[in-house]
Amino acid sequence: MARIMKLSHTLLTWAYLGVAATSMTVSAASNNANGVRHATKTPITVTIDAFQFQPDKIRIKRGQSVIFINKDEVPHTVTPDKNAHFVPSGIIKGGEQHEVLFESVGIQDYSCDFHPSMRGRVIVK
Ligand SMILES: [Cu+2]
Repeated sequence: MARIMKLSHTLLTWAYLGVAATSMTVSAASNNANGVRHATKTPITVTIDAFQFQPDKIRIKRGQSVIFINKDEVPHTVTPDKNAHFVPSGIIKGGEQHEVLFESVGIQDYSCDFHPSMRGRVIVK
C-alpha cells in the first residue's frame, strides 16, 4: 500500500510539473501584441535593433512563432518574400512587438518594407 502511495505521489508530481510547463508556454505565447494566441510551441524572439534583425537567421519548427520586438524608434515591417509563406506583420511601431506564426516548412525569407536592405531568414523544419 505504501508503495502505491509513493507511486501516485510521483505521478502527481509529474502531472504538476506538466501543468507548470504548459502554463509557462501559454504565458510566453500570450506576449503577442494583439493578444491572439495560435502557436503550439514556445515562441522564439527576434530583436529589431539599429535597422537589423537580430539574429537574422533562425531555425524553428513548423507551428512555432517568432516574436519580433522593435527596439528602434522608427517603424519596421516583417514582410515575406514572394516565395515565402507567412502572414506579413504590417507596421510594427517603435517599441512595439508582433508575433508571426510559421506554418509552412522551408526557407522563409523576409525584409522590411521601409528599409529593403533589412533582411532575415527563418528556416522552418
Ligand atoms: Cu525597417
